Amino acid sequence: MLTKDDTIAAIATPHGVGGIGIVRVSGPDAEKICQTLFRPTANTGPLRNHYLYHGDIISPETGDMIDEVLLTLMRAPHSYTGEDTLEINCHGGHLILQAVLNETIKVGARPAEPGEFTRRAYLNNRLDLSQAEAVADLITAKTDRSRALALSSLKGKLSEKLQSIRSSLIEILTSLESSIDFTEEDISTGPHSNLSRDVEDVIIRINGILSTYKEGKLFRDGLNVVITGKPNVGKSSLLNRLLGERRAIVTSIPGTTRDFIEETINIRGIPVKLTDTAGIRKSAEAIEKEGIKFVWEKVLAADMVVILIDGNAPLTDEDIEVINRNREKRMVLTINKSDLPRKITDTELSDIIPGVEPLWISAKYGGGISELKEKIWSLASDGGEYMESDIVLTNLRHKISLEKTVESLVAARENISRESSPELAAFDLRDALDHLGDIAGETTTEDVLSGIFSNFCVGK
Ligand SMILES: Nc1nc2c(ncn2[C@@H]2O[C@H](COP(=O)(O)OP(=O)(O)OP(=O)(O)O)[C@@H](O)[C@H]2O)c(=O)[nH]1
Ligand SMILES: [Mg+2]
Repeated sequence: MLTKDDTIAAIATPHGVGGIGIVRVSGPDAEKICQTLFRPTANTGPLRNHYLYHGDIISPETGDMIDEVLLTLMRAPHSYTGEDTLEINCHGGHLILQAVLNETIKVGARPAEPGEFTRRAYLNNRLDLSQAEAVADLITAKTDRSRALALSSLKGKLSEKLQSIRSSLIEILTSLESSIDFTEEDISTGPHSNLSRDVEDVIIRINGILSTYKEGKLFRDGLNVVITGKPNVGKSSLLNRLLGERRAIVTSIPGTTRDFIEETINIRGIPVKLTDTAGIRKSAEAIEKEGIKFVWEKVLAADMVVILIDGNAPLTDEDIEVINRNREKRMVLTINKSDLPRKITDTELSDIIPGVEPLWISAKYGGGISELKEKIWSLASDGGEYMESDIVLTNLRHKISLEKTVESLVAARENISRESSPELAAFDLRDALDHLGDIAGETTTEDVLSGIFSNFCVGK
């Protein structure tokens, strides 16, 4: 197990070349490491907290200058980790950063594990666990909307709401516990007769948060959309059009695409991963056949399929096979090449697939593309009916903990209304509090913590 008695160091900026790069040091020896390595340009005496100093990093071993830097010392507890922290702004080359990092390690720091700075922030109560998780979500956010949601969690919006639920539960538990010494008559006539309703109120509040998960997951993890259809209908053209660049090869020869091609676009804040696939046909040769196997795998894993049909040619068995194999999927039935004379009618399509309204587009010239995006968005968001609430649950771990909280509360409510012994309901309520506490990391086990922080990058 990692302790926080030692001092950790890491390069906090991405690998590669940049204007600056930052080496971060945190722990009890940070100030001593600073005194050993840093020579300020102006001889200023002891460094002030949170001031930026210009100077050089000098190797104490050889006396060589390693880099000219700007350095900040942030003394505990006013730093990200809550410990003494050094941030050394170096010139942004990997060798320079590595050399500065090596010096910090030679004089007593040890290389940080992934996420260890944030883990320390959590251990020092600078962040609760859900906020620490929001840090990772913020860094990896794929669209502005997911970034905003992560930031709101990081700023403690979710934690505040959970904290208020927790207070309500503690109040209920206290009333219940105070009733344990009373007789049953006292309970049914006294102030505790409302307890069942109070528990119900909390259940409703939690269910309100739970109902945002679908939206949260959509914005955080995005949507997986597969474009499928027989050869030559314009799947690759559509991918290129949606992407706004020539990513996939387009030719008039059927069977052009063999491998699948994946790219992500942003549709109203939802990161949508598009997959262009090989055209489905029976007479495919060996390489193409392999590609077609992928299609069915991709379709199986897709959240939604865009079925593409050539509107300038009569429907074929291949089109119908593609439709048939996707009947259970959320689908957008799309007819391409609307710029050419139509050889398919809408009624013909509605005979094959009743109730699904086909959308005519031209992948080549851009007709109907914004309607297609709108349709994908509307299907993904159940008609766009999501509330614009500021708290949106994005994390599966949080969702599971809240569901367990509700389970325990339902049991508590039943025990209260059955007027069984109050100890039973108190037991359920304590269970509920434990599950709720899991989200903020109050009752979280070491395994879960390690799992969470190991997904972070080193230096964060
Ligand atoms: N007129 C017209 N031609 C199009 C349109 N979309 C695609 N095409 C043409 O149709 C042909 C096939 O396009 P692709 O995008 O390669 O079709 P595909 O479905 O990816 O084909 P495979 O990879 O072979 O399965 C090309 O000649 C495109 O220029 C369109 O909207 N209108
Ligand atoms: Mg193609």
